[in-house]
Amino acid sequence: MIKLFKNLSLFFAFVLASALIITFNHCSNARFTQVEAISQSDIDDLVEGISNGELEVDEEELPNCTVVDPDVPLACLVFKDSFERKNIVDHDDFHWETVLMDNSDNTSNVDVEIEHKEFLGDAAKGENAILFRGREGKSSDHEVFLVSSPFDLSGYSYLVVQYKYVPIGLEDFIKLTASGIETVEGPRVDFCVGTNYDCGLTEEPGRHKRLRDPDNWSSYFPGYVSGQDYNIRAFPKDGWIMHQVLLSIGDLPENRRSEVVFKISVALDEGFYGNDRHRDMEDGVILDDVVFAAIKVESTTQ
Ligand SMILES: [Ca+2]
Ligand SMILES: [Ca+2]
Ligand SMILES: [Ca+2]
Ligand SMILES: [Ca+2]
Repeated sequence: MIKLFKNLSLFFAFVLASALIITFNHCSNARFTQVEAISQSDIDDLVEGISNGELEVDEEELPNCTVVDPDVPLACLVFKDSFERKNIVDHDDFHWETVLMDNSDNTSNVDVEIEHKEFLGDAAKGENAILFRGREGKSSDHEVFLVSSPFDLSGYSYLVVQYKYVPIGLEDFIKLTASGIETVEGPRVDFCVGTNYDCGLTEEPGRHKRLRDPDNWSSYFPGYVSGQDYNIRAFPKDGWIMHQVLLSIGDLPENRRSEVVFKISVALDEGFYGNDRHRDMEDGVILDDVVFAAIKVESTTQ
């Protein structure tokens, strides 16, 4: 457990502050057991600690959720992705179901690609990251969705989605061409809270509307970061920002707990100047080091 979070001193400060009683079973497979007592205020503090970015989930130290004993209370890794390959959706890989434009097109010209650090600037991890881009000009203000596969996480208490991103010249709000919806330019995490049909996870006509329906997707934006005006190939190593979402499984409707689907959505109105990938960018998001983890907490207080 100690190694599951990178910022150890902050972690202990947080644990003491929240009076959370945790016992560790520090065996070689990095399982741990917890919790003797947890109250709603402890949970609130936990949520706050993660939302403040004080606890970074260290995916290298987490056991995989598919190989640990489900009866042992634990934190485990559902998947991690550092995009060290050519295609985002690799069909030998079960993590991502698809990549879609907000018109629901996934066949060509999808505006996100894996790029090498020589093109992007330093990746958060490894040699590659993904670059989301918009397109120059009117009538092309859109979103791109990286949609996860479904995961059965009904036995867990909390889910954590964590990623790192570099904002490139993002503005406060943009108006999406297809839907007319006003949204914050940049990345966010959306969890499906409807049926597969309602969330646009199936391919019936009108899918693009359901993919963007706020009644069927719960959205979690990173805190707004103003004044950051990095550009592609020209950002500092500490320009990478961590965004974490910690979600109580109880916040998902029952039908979704055994079929958890989230998407990383990025809204952008512009992209490369002149739509020329060798020039600078008006707007973009570089993203890397995705971690999807689950936490199981046993409560003795009712
Ligand atoms: Ca990477
Ligand atoms: Ca545009
Ligand atoms: Ca801009
Ligand atoms: Ca913009």
